[in-house]
Amino acid sequence: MTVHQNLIAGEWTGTNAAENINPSDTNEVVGLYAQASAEDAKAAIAAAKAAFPAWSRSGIWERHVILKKAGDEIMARKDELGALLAREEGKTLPEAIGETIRASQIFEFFAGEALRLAGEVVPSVRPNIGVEITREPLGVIGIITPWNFPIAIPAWKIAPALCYGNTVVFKPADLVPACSWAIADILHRAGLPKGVLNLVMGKGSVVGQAMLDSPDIAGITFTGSTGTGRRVATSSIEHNRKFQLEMGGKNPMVVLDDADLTVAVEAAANSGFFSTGQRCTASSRLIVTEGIHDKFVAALTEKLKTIVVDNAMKPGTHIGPVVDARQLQTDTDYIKIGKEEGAKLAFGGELISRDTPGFYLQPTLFTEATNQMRISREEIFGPVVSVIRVKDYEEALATANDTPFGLSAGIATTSLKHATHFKRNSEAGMVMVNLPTAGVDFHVPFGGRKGSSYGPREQGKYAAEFYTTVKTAYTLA
Ligand code: UN1
Repeated sequence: MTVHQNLIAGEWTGTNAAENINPSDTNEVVGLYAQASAEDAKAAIAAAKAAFPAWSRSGIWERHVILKKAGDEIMARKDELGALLAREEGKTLPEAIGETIRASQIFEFFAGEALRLAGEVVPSVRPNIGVEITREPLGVIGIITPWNFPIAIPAWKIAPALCYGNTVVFKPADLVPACSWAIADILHRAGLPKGVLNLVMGKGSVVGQAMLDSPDIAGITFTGSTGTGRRVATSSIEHNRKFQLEMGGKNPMVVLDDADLTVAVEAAANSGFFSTGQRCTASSRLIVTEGIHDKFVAALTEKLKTIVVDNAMKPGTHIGPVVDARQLQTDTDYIKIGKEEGAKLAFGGELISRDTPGFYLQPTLFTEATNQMRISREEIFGPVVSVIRVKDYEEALATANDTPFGLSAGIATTSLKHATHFKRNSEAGMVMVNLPTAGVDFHVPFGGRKGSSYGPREQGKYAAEFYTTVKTAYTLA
């Protein structure tokens, strides 16, 4: 097997490789991917630093053309890249193709944004003086991405970084290097100058740490666990470096007595269990009012019976495997904790075997959970959901907001009054009415509050807040 190498200063390099294993079939090696050393990471940072002056002054048409070419190629190869994604991460092929399309759309969006860079010209409060307000790129951006969206999250960090004139050192999650390698290859062939995007695959403890320790990285954008996010924050403060963190959630979905039952069940099943529940936007707390509780639990349980868990590549699979043995252990540990805490296991909870060896777990539903249980407070990141019974809307809202996180929140209701009140009073960055809490658009801001996120929003035109710094220039006329 050929080794997919790191891209440093425009050269493919590295022979020390690790296997990328398919979680739907652990006998299958998806590919071999180079493991960067701390020295490689330093070389990548130096290359990005050297490339910055020229790229930061590059023409907006050049940036547009490169980003557009990348978007076009990803779209043209959506089936092939989607299959690669499904094989390395384990989400189903249709979900993986959908994510690949999203990555293409993100590149297309920022190709357009490159042509719309603008500033403001305002009068000074002093006579005969003009003031210009412009946005300038930050410098070298460190990008650290998680394993659960192997192509969309790299796209939504790389595309704006390049669009606004930054250079990049990119470290994808070591579990899923294949889609990231494909993005680097596509951008390299699209004509990105040497050193503007550097790919350094490997361990967080080695590559990520070298990035955190570098005084030459002007900003780090990170999506992943709370623990690593804190380390990014602490090191960034030491270096006076800008940082942006997206660290997950314990997203509530409120279901009120007046909800359309079909809408509520579809939204809960989708955002709780699809993508194997491995989304920071997953609804893992279903907060249900008394009048509809039993009907809702019965209908959701019926729905779960019809969900097919199997190899991500197999037609008809609704949920693929858990990503690896470690995450599976976390999921089963939490299932045990839920039982010990006194929640009732209403569905699932068991490992399952399929034709191919993989990390298959039944979708798991707990009922009679309280909001104080660990299964309701801690992010599990698997297909494990708790139902919490509440008296009325007021208690539902208070319960929804009683969490250390604040990424996404949903409500299923036919009441305009409650929908409006919830949109206004939910302490989350994103609110969904009669929709799943997961599955967001690519052209509007993404991000949360409290323990979920730190720093400016990602995506859409709001991405400029992180990837640029503002300059105010005064001129005597
Ligand atoms: C989505 O729900 O469409 O890591 C996106 C995550 C998020 C992305 C969710 N940053 O799950």
